[in-house]
Amino acid sequence: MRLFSMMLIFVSFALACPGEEHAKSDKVGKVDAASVSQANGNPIVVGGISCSHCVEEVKNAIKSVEGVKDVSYDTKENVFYVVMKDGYSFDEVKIKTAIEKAGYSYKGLKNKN
Ligand SMILES: [Cu+2]
Repeated sequence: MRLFSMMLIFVSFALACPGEEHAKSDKVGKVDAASVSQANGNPIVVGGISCSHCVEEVKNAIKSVEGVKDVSYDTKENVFYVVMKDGYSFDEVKIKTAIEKAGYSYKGLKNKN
């Protein structure tokens, strides 16, 4: 009987493990990230931009990538914001390749802090 109650305690611990809570918070995190990138776009830094002509070339290169809905450029921050169409996720490798093909260098995602 003692063994049985100990097993019950063990099982209830197993059921209350943080796994479920983790899964929940993970879901919330994903939703948040998606809504943020939907609203603002993925901020990327590109090297070799020296004039508005460069900006247009990089914009067109990024727009040629499948799933890209819109690209905007922040002159002050020197950052491109890539907005994806619904159902598409931001593909860093494809974006990088397109930028490099256009003759510019991809410096990576900018951390929003
Ligand atoms: Cu230029």
